[in-house]
Amino acid sequence: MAFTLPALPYAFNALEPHIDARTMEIHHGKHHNAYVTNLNNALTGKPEENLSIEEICKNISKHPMPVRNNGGGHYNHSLFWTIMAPNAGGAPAGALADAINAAFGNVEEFKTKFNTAATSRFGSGWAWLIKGADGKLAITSTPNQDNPLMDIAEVKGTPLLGLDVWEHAYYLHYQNRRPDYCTAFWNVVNWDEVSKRFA
Ligand code: MN3
Repeated sequence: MAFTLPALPYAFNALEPHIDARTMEIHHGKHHNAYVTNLNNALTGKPEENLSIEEICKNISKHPMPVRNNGGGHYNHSLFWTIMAPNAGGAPAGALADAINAAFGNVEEFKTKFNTAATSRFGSGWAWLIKGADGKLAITSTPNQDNPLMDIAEVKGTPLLGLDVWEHAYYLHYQNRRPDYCTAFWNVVNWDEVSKRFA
């Protein structure tokens, strides 16, 4: 099997009260696990099975739909777990803070624009902070399990920060209140990890 479910880097309840333990348990152990299983099933025995998940995403138009959905799901969730942490939140620092200020004015403006992308994504998808080919930061969103690495993405770039706005990410605790979940997300953002991805 080419791909494996990465271990969650903290306990299921570590992000409470912002993201509840039951949601984390199901999200990681059931949803992400299913993307990994289905991705492996779609690739087993094919020449593509030795490619990295990044390589698969970058040429996703050459792959069938199950690889796009489950490969995206695996990449996106693997990133998502690492850009959150307990006792996190706060503000970005250093070069990342400078780049956010240059692109969006200030951190509060950035958060407002990001949350608009997250709350206005109709149905299931993701909101992203990306670094474009020109080195500049941008906010975008993608449907389903697509991501900005994919050659089919409307706005392409390297994902630095992603927020899952599928209902499975928040419904147990927030029900229909996606905006509350998007606001609470900032309390668990691991800015050190986002900075590493930026650098
Ligand atoms: Mn999800």
